[in-house]
Amino acid sequence: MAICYIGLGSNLSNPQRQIQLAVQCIRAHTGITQIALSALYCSQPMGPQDQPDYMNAVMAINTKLTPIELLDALQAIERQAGRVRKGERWGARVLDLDILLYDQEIINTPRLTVPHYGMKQREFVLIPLAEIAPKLTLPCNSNVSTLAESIDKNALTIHSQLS
Ligand code: ROI
Repeated sequence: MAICYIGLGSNLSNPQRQIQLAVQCIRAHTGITQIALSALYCSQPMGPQDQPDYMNAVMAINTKLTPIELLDALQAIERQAGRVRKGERWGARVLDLDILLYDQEIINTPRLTVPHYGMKQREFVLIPLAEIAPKLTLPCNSNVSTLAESIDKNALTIHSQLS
């Protein structure tokens, strides 16, 4: 069993509903058990500014899936939400499910980079992550709460609690 952290993000087609539905789909997977779920946060877009604000959350899970099996499961949920992968980098999306951490593993393959390459620069990842796992350290030995306290909040706010 691995402990993993998943970042959830959406800024299209009722983002709050997209995140809540994704949480239910992840919980429904037989190979995954939820350990913890952050609040739902409202965040300013990182990247192009001509797109709606985002909703973000982070979930901690226990899983018997391998990293690639977990990636396949998350991408199937993204597709079910209607996500079409276009060429555009950093554009608006219906649903984004990122593997942030898979135990303390470091994975660098064409399909998967873990820890997530941008997580230490993203307040909408670090702050919800520190909410549910304040004592967590990354494979690089950084403590999540320390990173979250030193990052620019960038107008990040708690929107509501997820159920
Ligand atoms: N910006 C925010 N605030 N939240 C996201 O989840 C998010 N995801 C992305 C990019 C386009 C980088 N910007 C984001 O993929």
